Amino acid sequence: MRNGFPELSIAVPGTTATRPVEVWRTSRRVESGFHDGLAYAYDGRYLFCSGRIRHTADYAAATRDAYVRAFELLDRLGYPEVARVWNIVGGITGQVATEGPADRYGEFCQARAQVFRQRGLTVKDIPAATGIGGHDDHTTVYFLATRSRGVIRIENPLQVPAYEYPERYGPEAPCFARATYVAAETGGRSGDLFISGTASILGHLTVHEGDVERQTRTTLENIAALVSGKNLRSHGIDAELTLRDLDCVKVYVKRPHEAEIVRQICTASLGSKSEVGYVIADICRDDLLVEIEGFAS
Ligand code: 3EB
Repeated sequence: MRNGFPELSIAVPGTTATRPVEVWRTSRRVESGFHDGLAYAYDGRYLFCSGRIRHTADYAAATRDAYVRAFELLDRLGYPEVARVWNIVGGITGQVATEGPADRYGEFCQARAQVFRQRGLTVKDIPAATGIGGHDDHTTVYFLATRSRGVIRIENPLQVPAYEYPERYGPEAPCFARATYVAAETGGRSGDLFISGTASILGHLTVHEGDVERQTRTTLENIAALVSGKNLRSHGIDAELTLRDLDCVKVYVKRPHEAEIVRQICTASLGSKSEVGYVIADICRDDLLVEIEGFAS
């Protein structure tokens, strides 16, 4: 907590000497605090909340516990809808010795799915998310929940819903929507669109293995299809966006020496006024070299 605002540092380095900083701002009055190991701040529309999960022997239990505590906090403060989650999982593709899932990400997915099921969340209620590797030995989770009852989950016509991935990617499919839309409180104004971490996946298959340029283009095409008027209208949202409308874009690049080519491709597609941050991180599948998330309002 710094000056009454939750602050966390994450082991996801930038691609330049400057340390990247992500800041969620609001023009409303903010209240903040700690509860049960979680730091939070809320503004009447959104609740920000963050917590850390240690990689103890029973990682799955620790993950379930953190998610359960978070949901308790949302209920207590009255922000029941989780719109957007970031999961930074240290050593995400590392093998784990326990029986069950083979890697850390598989364990994480299983624990998350169990808590979501327990809470009665169906595929119509799951948040947009990012799942990415961190360079340290814990998992950091932070998210935005809302009081708005107008949250719409959006899927991508080019991709199998993540929650329907076949079992070969892990015993429990990842529980997240490709995007969420939070309607504005006053009609007429546009709402907020949170775009999940998106990768070079078509259907459920990784495409362009080993080729970062083509993976970056496919990822951008996936996002373009997701935010297209055709797709948004099919989800009941009267909006039409292109890559140039995105802001708060975060680009996760696996191999540092490929950051520059990824940056060139993204710069050509994104709006010239959009804020774009580049960081180095492992992606949950070994064959993915890039993942991109964004926001629009
Ligand atoms: C994918 O599309 C890439 O497990 O929370 C992206 C966003 C990915 C979120 C998560 C994983 C997650 O499957 C990986």
